[in-house]
Amino acid sequence: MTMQLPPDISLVSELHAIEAELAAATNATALEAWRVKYLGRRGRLSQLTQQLGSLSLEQRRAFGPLVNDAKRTLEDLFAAAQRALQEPKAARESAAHHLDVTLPGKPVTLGRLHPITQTVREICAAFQGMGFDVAEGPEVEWERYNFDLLNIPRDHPARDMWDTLWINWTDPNEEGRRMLLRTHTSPMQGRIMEQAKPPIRVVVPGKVFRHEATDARHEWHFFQVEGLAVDRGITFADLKGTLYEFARRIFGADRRVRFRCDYFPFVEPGVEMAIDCFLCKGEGCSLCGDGWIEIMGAGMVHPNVFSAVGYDPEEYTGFAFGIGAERVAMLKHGIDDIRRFYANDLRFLRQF
Ligand code: FA5
Repeated sequence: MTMQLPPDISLVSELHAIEAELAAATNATALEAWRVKYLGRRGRLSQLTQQLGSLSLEQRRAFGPLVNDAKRTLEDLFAAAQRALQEPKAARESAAHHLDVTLPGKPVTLGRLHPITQTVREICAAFQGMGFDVAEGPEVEWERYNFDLLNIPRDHPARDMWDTLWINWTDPNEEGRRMLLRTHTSPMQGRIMEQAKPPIRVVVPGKVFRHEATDARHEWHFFQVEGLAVDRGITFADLKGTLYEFARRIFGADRRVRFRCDYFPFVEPGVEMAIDCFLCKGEGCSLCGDGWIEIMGAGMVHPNVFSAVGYDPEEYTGFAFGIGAERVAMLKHGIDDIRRFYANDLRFLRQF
């Protein structure tokens, strides 16, 4: 008897190819398409099962078990593929919700104060210990406080001492009232004396700006700490004694201090104070020039400044000083170039 194969029985012999097709279905949509094609209601297996009905009894006995085997195989393969697709997702989800409290935490990187902030605070603390208060003032300043009240009228050649960054704005209510980025902290002298009566002992930390070229000792923006003491009977000896004590507190007793005459229109007499260079120990080198690094200008408050703020220069005397904070930090820590402070190199900044 010749047995006629139902046309679609080839499915049984194609099982390897069908399995490979299933392996290539790597997402849910492809897997579902494979299921519809082979196991769906109108899929190839269902068509084959229907065709078995039209076969003779003998043929059904021969092919029935084959078709049943094929069906089981395809269903098992499909179930395995479905599990494989869901497992990574389940694993990912479980990992996401899993908290291992024994793992070490992420290290917290602590910030720190910039070395110049530290230095400014140390300078202020040294003077606070000698009875000075601390005050602060604006960085954008009127020309009147930066120059006029400090005995530096318009067109005075002394204005050239401070290369000024002007603000492009004038007060419409008062003609010619100009603004600038303060070139020093000295404008706070006028602001404080306008507001308060002697006795005054105050230091003023703050940022200042100058339109000048930078080098190892000069920045175009830097910090100063201004000092002002006004009372009856204050003398130059008080100025020297206060500044010697400041140097001793900041640099220690064995550093050398030098005072030399200097000119500032708002003091008379005027001096500059320098500390012996840490690099050459006062011998002279490319950083300091002559063995000394100037850290401040100072002097006795000029009578014209007192008159400008309404103080009687016959009654009151006083001294003032302006310290360069970066210069102090350079001397304290042995830094050979001021520009390092503002280069934002964390390897440098983390040392302080
Ligand atoms: C002044 O600015 C005066 N206002 C100081 C003063 C105040 C004198 C009160 C008398 C009475 P001078 O320009 O010299 O002066 O600056 C004072 C200090 O700031 C200097 O000694 C120096 O330590 C620092 N300094 C000046 N220019 C720079 C700069 N370009 N970069 C960094 N530090 C500077």
